[in-house]
Amino acid sequence: MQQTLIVLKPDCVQRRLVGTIIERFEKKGLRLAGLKLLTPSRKLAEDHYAVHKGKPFYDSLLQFLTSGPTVAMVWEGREAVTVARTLMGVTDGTKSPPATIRGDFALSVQNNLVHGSDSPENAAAEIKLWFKPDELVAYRPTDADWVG
Ligand code: D4T
Repeated sequence: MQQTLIVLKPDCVQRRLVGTIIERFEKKGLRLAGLKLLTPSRKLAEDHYAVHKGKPFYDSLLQFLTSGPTVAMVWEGREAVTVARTLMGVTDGTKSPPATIRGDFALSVQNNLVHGSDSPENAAAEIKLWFKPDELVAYRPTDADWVG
């Protein structure tokens, strides 16, 4: 079963959209395997966004991600990485279609509410950055046969 890291960014928490956005992932049928509220350290933010080091928006992005509480989650299910990215929409809120999270709630590029891993390989690496193994919970939901 595929896993993905989802982080509700500081704008999501500050705008009180945590419940609304978790509901999107939950209703789709993905299974919650880990969840915690934390303000990311500078080191965590640097490791998480290492691929963007040197880009013009890098410093601002790190400042944003470390500016307040975030909700880090692991969701799992069939094709969880792609399913989550589809629910999120595209990076720029102005270009993200309606019925996506960013399309419905974001105008910004940087303050786009949610992070989702972009490949199963990156998901595995990112989950290790954000969670200890014993913070993840394995279980079989009672509706698993219905959801698929
Ligand atoms: P994340 O990684 O946060 O899920 O976002 P995306 O996968 O949609 O987008 P990304 O990796 O290209 O960018 C990471 C993060 O940087 C912000 N950003 C991006 C920004 O502030 N200015 C920019 O020009 C770009 C391209 C938004 C998301």
